Amino acid sequence: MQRTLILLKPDGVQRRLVGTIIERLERKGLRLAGLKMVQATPELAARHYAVHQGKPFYDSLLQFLTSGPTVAMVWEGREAVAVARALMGPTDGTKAPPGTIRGDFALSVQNNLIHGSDSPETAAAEIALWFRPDELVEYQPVDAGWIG
Ligand code: DAT
Ligand code: MG
Repeated sequence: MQRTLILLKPDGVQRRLVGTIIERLERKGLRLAGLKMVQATPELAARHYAVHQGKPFYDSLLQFLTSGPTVAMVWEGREAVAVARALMGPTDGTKAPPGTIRGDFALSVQNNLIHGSDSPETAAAEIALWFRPDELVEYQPVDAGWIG
């Protein structure tokens, strides 16, 4: 079953949208495999966003991700990476369509509430960055036959 890393970034926590966003992921049929609250260090933020190093928004992005607590989660399910990205909507809140998380709750490009891995390979690396293996829980979902 595919897994993806989801971060509810500091704006999501500060704006008390954690429950609302988790509800959307759960309602879709994705299931939680891990969850914790983290104050990201500059080192963790830099490793997480290493791909954006050198871009004009990089320093501001690191400052944002370290500016308060983040809720880090691993979600799993069929095509979890693409499904979570579709629920999130595109990066810029002004372009994200209504019905998506960013479309419904974000106006900013940077402060767009949620991170989701962009490929299964990225997901594996990002999950290893944010979670120890023993922080992820394997269990048999009782509704698997209905949700797939
Ligand atoms: P996404 O989070 O949709 O995967 P991304 O990986 O391209 O987007 O960029 C990572 C984060 O960096 C994004 O969530 C917000 C910020 N960002 C991206 N492009 C930006 C820009 N042009 N100006 C300011 N922040 C930007
Ligand atoms: Mg990205």
